[in-house]
Amino acid sequence: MTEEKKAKTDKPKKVADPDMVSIDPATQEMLARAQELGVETVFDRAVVMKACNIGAQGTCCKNCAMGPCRLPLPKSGIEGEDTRKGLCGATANTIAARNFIRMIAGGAAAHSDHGRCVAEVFLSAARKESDAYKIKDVDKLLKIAPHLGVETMVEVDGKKLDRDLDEIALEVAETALNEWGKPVGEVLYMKRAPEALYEKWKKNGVLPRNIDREIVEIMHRTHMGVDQDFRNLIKQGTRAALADGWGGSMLATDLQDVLFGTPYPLQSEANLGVMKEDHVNIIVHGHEPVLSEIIVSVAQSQEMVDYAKSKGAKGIQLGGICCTANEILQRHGVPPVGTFLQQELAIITGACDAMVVDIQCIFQNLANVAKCFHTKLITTHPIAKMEQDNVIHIEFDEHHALEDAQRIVKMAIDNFENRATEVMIPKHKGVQIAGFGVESIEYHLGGTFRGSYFTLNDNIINGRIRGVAGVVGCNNARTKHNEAHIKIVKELIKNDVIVLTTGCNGIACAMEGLLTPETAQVFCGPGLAEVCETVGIPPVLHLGSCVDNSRILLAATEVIKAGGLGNDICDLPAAGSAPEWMSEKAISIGHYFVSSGVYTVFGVTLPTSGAPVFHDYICKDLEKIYGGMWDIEPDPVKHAQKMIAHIDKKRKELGIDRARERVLMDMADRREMEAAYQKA
Ligand code: BF8
Repeated sequence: MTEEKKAKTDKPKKVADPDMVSIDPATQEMLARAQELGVETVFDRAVVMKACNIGAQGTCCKNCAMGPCRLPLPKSGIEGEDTRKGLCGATANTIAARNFIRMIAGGAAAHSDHGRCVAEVFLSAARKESDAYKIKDVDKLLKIAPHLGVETMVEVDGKKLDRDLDEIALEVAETALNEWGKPVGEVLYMKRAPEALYEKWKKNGVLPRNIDREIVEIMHRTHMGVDQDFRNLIKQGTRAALADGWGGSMLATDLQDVLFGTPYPLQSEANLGVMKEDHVNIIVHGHEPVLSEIIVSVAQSQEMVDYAKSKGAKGIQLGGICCTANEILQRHGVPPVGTFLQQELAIITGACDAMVVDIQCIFQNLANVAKCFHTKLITTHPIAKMEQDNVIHIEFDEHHALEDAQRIVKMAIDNFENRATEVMIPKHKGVQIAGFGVESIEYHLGGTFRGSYFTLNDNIINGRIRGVAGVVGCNNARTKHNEAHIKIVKELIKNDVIVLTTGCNGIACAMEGLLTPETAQVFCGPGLAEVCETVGIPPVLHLGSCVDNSRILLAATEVIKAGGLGNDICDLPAAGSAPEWMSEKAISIGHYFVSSGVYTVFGVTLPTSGAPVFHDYICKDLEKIYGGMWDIEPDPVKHAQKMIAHIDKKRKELGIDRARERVLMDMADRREMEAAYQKA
């Protein structure tokens, strides 16, 4: 080896600075621990590998073998005619639009396939083919049935009688499954939207026909040499995204609620500190709750707890990562161990006896990390396996769900005695109240006797609540872990904007302690603080996983129904945000919010910056069609302020801007708040 080469090889490997890559002390501690043990994580890889600039701009086309054709935007921008072209002549706009809607297809496919899987399990439960699954929430079943055209009453001898529940469940299951591939008609749930919005979609020809078809059509249109008009391409993106939000995702949420129970507020904790050194730690990670639901009940059974004790553990501690975490948090209070970026760190504690993964957001590097520890890494889904040989595959099947779950839990317990490396679990964890949904918001902010969102609307109209924000989505290793999530949410609630959260934003807020009613007095403006105190809710309401963004769509619809705030979602003083997005699912979610009338701001970057005409089309022109539009703002405070400015614009259009002037904070109020803020 030459001296020069040797010097290069001897150079210490570049690693991430823990304090620079996360605001969370548990993550910082564990990252330092990983580096001490020589275990590489996503944070280190992000330091070594730069993102491709042309891909990030959305202008790399690899849809045929004449390319990849790369069309970077010159640093100085383009004056005059944009003459950039791929070999076939595709413009930067066509390429960026094709790439963008392929991301929608990927995201919609992921959510919708999740929904389909739940629908299949639901059908199996309705047919009574499995002991593990039963209809848990009959009220919800009866509530969704009419939206699927399923009768809940029957006429016998001229009298209306309640229809047999088993019959209803079966018809709901069959009708729901049909939504993925029916040959004619449109996705039935589209009619759940406010009428004005439904009519707008109809007029613009974007009502999805069935869930799968719109995704397939994106793949066809973006094949080499098909659709070459960015406006027509994004129109198909709209159809597929709507089929996700108001179709696949909404069905996933509803059917999960019927099968596993509709969430209601409950207390839990969050962050790596929920793991226990003297317990068997089982972490479930991914998105589909069909297996994790059974794992929860098996792990809590006396038989398994006794078995764990027989192996020297004090009990079994379950924890979650990503949206599987959110699903079992919402319904059972099982604490999330962390967000997307903390998955490797959970294993590096040395106390994770089994990590059970299903689908989506799972790092392949988990297998490499698990190799350094005793952790059993178990894949469970036929469509999501790993190539590394230390990974165990236990394929889940609803017909033997109980046996699968028992095998997994037992495997984790048996592995407890194999812990070798010194265990290091950071102490940090936050307390949280989670488990909100359309129904519980109605209960807390509407009052049972009204059965509507009256109180919420009233408080928006009188200005105590300035507006509503949906802040959702991932972590991204290209930006400081959780920093934007927390800064944006704090800026919003400080300005009396109530926040609805899902996904990794929900977990980040929980870790930071923002999901408790007590938070209101410390971080909120006076109007929102007063409402939270009166009704006993946190200023940030955790609505669940990413498919549960459908709950936000339905909550917005309920607000419209309650009256006084316009007749379409785009009339509402509301905005959406994904501060640290990274997945294709986020693009699909963003686009169904935009197409449902919501001003939606993304952090980090948008893969459209290399095609300014297309970028402007989705960030400006779409507002004229759907009332909602995209925006990008990486700076967290500016990001939140843009959302607040939009909320204020909508208040003005509704004529309720004057009401708010009465509760505007003066400087003394602000100083008092800042002092409390510093103290906390
Ligand atoms: O579906 S927020 S990192 S976990 S993609 Fe993944 Fe993003 Fe987290 Fe849930 Ni959603």
